[in-house]
Amino acid sequence: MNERLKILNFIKLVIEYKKFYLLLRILYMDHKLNYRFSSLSTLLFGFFLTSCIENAPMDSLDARGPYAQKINDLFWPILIAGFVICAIVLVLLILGLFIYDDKTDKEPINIEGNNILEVVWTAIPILIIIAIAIPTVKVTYDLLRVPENAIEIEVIGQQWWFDFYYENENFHSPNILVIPVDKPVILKMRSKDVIHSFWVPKLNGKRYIVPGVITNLNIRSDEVGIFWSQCGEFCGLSHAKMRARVVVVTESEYGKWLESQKEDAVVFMNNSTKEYIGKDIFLNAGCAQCHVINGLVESDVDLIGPDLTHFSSRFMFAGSSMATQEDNLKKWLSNPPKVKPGSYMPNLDLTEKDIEYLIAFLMGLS
Ligand code: HEC
Ligand SMILES: [Cu+2]
Repeated sequence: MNERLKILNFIKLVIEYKKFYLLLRILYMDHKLNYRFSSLSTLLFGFFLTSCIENAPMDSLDARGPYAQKINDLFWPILIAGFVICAIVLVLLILGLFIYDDKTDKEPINIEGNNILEVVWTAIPILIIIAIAIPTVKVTYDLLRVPENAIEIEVIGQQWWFDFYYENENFHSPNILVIPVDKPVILKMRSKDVIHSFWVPKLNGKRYIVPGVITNLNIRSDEVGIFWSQCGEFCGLSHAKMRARVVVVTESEYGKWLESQKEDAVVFMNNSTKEYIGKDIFLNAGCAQCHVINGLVESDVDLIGPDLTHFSSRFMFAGSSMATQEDNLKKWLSNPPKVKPGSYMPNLDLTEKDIEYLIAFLMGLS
């Protein structure tokens, strides 16, 4: 089909069909299928797609902690009640259409000004809304109440990665939030630039991170494991690559992890190793303007890039968009904005050799 014909066809379609069929026709235009078939196949395709969501890491209906569970316990009854009400209304509507169509010639009874009916159909929706509002308000407050002895961790949202700051121990863990199992955790969230939203679907609903304000979010997990998180508010070019992982570990592992993260970085002293050369490049290529490595390069001000002190101890980097592996690091260091559009880490025009040494150095920062 040539372009002109396509455009003519399109205009014809706009005039002929309602929005829904139009969309389907455009989708299937080149296949000369009739729209009944296309709507059916679209429906079937939709059903097939829904089968893909098993074990989805972002499935908010698969609660793994008390907060997410509370939301689900509210969601399902309301959804089911909604379906029931919708079904009743539809059945009445369809019955009405068939009983009083022009073939049967039946006249409906005139109910205009019937006080009882009008009171009833005003009262029922009000009662339904009150029935939904009471548990909703209760759950909203439950989700916000800060439990006693909650572990406090700061979440700093910025374009386009999350930083987690463990205030008591005074260290940063970019991209990876580690928490102990079965313990309440309260996240104190702030933004360095625009509005973001922190969301771990299996542990709680999402909450805004707003510049100039500190918002709280409770999370708690019933089981050890790794949970996915994603910025829930469009925040610019690499919003989709602004992710995080929540790693839930046993209490003893958590204690060990805190200890290991508090330590300074390994500072390679043997000047014949690749790591040592990499360290030299790091110190001379301007990396330290934006990155802190405790024990090597520190800063009094809050730098723009992630803390790299224990870089290779974290299994994801660059907003948890990539696994911490040499090939990914090579892509990253060659041209960060190519990997993450808009990234505030510029292309530093490093040579292949520089990158090789830098990778050795970075992978040594365990
Ligand atoms: C102008 C500031 C700036 C400079 C200079 C800079 N970086 Fe970055 N770097 C960043 C920012 C910002 C990020 C986070 C990007 C993101 O995830 O969107 C980052 C991320 C990284 C990461 C991934 C860290 C993680 O945990 O996600 C590594 C590794 C890294 N930089 C290494 C380097 C090296 C090596 C150099 C020097 C050759 C360097 N950076 C120079 C700003 C900078
Ligand atoms: Cu964001």
